Amino acid sequence: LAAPAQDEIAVNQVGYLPGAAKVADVPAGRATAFSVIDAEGRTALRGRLGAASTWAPAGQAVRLADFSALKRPGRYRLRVEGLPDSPAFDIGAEAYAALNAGAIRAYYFNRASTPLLAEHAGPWARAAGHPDDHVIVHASAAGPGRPEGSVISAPKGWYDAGDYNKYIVNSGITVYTLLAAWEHFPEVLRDQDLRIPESGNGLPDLLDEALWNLEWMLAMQDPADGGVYHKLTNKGFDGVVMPADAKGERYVVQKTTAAALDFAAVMAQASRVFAAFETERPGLSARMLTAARRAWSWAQAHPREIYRQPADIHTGEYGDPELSDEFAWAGVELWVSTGEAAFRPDLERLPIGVPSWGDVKGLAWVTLGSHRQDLSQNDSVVVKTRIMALADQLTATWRASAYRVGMRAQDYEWGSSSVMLNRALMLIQGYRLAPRPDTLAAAQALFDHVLGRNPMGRSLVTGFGSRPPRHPHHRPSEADGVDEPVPGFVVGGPNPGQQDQPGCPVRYASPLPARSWLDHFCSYASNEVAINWNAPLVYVSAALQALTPK
Ligand code: G3I
Ligand code: 9MR
Ligand code: CA
Repeated sequence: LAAPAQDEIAVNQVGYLPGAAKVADVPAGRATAFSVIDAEGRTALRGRLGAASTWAPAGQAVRLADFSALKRPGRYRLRVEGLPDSPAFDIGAEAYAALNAGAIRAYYFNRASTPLLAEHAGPWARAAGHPDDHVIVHASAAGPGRPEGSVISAPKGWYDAGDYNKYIVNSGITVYTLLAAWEHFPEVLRDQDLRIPESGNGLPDLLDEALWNLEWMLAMQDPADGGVYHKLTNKGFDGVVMPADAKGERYVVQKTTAAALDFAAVMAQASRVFAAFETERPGLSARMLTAARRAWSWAQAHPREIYRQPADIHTGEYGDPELSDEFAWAGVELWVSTGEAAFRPDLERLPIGVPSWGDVKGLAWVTLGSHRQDLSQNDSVVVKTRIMALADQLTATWRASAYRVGMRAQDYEWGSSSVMLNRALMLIQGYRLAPRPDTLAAAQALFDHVLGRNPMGRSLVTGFGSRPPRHPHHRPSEADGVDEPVPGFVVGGPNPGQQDQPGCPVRYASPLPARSWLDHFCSYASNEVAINWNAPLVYVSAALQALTPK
């Protein structure tokens, strides 16, 4: 397929930590050398470009410029004869601190049931939307204590994405990933000031933000039987209006096995995290563990309640017929939090993979990898072997790629930015067990790909990098009358499925997998935001900040 030649040098537009692997992609031409120019126009480094090679997912011939040797903090551009200079980027010891804080603040901007005040939200201040204190039990969710049409209260939580609904399955992996960042890298997150309403209350801000959603999740459990509603939703998607102007009736829909297990996993994990904050939140940890056990028991009694979208409901499905991974993940979290062997899944037969909302087995290995000291010798070996096998495979894909980024054509799907970031997250698990430079470089490359080292030359995070997305499929950003979109959100990213194309007034620039991206509000298949996509951005930015050698 014909592709427009990339005419720009692509770099991570947010920048690099001094000790990081630093690579730029240069459109292949006759030039064989590059230089890095500092803010005063002086040459800080010269180097040779790699051999020209074609990268199939973007149909493009590139040469790599490796400038890892440059470690001195400053602002730079890459220069190659015959091409425009690259976008400017920083090298600095806190290169990802603002991005990490911004990515967490994005959750604050998506809070339901509360006004965003100017002192916290700046120009994106807005009135409260979706109180969710009058939520109707849908026919699909009716049960003994709660017949069809009865009313419950389930306020707070985050809007899932560019829409205003709240889905338990997607909340599961999201909160897990945020709390894992806390569990693994508290030194980066402990003293962060996110300028949210709870800042300064004695809890780390990341945990305050996570609690906003956890409190909603707790309200999604039916107290009668421990089952968990799949989602809290309108019947159809809201129009392009601000939250306060979206007034459709809200429903809780069908209790599902996936919702119960994702809920159980996260509550078990959260009970570990909040055990350290008994003074600030008395009783919370115990309450979460009880909720987790009850949801687990419900799932044992209802092992195949797959989500079936009712005829009168038209919002997101998060339907997933494969539940072995959800059982394994919830089992691992409960096992690690309680020490009770009855929860332990059969690790020898549990595969590993890159996590996504519908495939959570990788999360079980993430937790096991950071609790190896509590495992038997045999289990500990299994955990290390499994994680290293995946990390080595992801590293091999990176090494083999002409673009030096570990993404194959088939990895570009709806939410590809989260595929990049979750691949990086799994590489980081490998690095935590065996700190090999290539493993970290492969993670860095995927992170760079999200932040501008891509064939579009665009950062995929609103408000970060010199050329960020301007028109995300995010109702508040579209409806608020503020030019700049709400900052800190990673957009879905290139997706050759282009499922939104029939409704779009403009066409994607290219059908090629790594270029199938459209910075237009219409493009929910490539340019929406979502809570599960932002969570690995939070994790990976914290991880690189913590783990990159000085
Ligand atoms: O995984 C398969 C892959 O194996 C296959 O090759 C490829 C070919 O099309 O499809 C892949 O599945 C895609 C899947 O996303 C990947 O995660 C499906 O086609 C695609 O339809 C599916 O899209 C989901 C989308 O909802 C539509 O259901 C996204 O995962 C999911 O993130 C997205 O979630 C929506 C919520 O429903 C509503 N709120 C917004 C949110 C974000 O867009
Ligand atoms: O806005 C919706 C987005 O959150 C979903 O991911 C997407 C796919 O389910 O659907 C979007 O809503 C669109 C609807 O499906 C079709 N009509 C146009 C809506 C976008 O404004
Ligand atoms: Ca699954």
